[in-house]
Amino acid sequence: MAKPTILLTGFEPFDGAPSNPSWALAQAFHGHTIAGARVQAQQLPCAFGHALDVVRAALRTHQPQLVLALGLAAGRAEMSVERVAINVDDARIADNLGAQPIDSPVVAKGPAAYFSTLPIKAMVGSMQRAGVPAAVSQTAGTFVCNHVFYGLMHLLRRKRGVRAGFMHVPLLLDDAWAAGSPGLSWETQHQGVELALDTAWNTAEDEQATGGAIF
Ligand code: PCA
Repeated sequence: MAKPTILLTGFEPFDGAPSNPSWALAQAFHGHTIAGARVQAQQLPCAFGHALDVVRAALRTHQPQLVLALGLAAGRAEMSVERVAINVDDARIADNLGAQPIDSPVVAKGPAAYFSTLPIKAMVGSMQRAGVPAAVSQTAGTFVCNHVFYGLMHLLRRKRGVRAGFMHVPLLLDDAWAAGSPGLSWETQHQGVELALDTAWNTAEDEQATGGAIF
């Protein structure tokens, strides 16, 4: 029997940056086996609409049992496991094709939000126990990452047994120093993604652990 598939996506660079660690990370796991599943990496364009076309095609082609979408959140200091995707596109900067939607829905008449169906607390816990800075994040923003997260959950809304979610990653150290922002090393981020995938695959029921925020 063929191995089950994990779809791991990352984004092309955006906002004039030369690289995007989210794609470098996804690519690094391509073809690897994690918890008995084969990782299929897919790069996404940083463009509203187009990114979801690629997600839709990848879901059809690879029929994954689990999907983890990765994106860069410059300014964040830890691996950020996203809790919720909202039905809003509100772009502070233009995407890579020049689009800059303001207050448009990702999906017309779609629900206000979708929750991640991954065990977010368990994923954060396994990273923290290994010394990888990690936290639950209560917002994936309103740019292309939230757009992909929402669209992904919408595409999978009737697919029983397929779990999916989103994790933002910080800048890599060199870029972080240059930008005066927090960052994490490649090794730490790589370990974080591996733990997140392994835990997501192996955890049926999420842990009861605090991951909330006051603001
Ligand atoms: N981060 C952006 C889009 C692509 C990426 O890697 C975001 O957080 O929306």
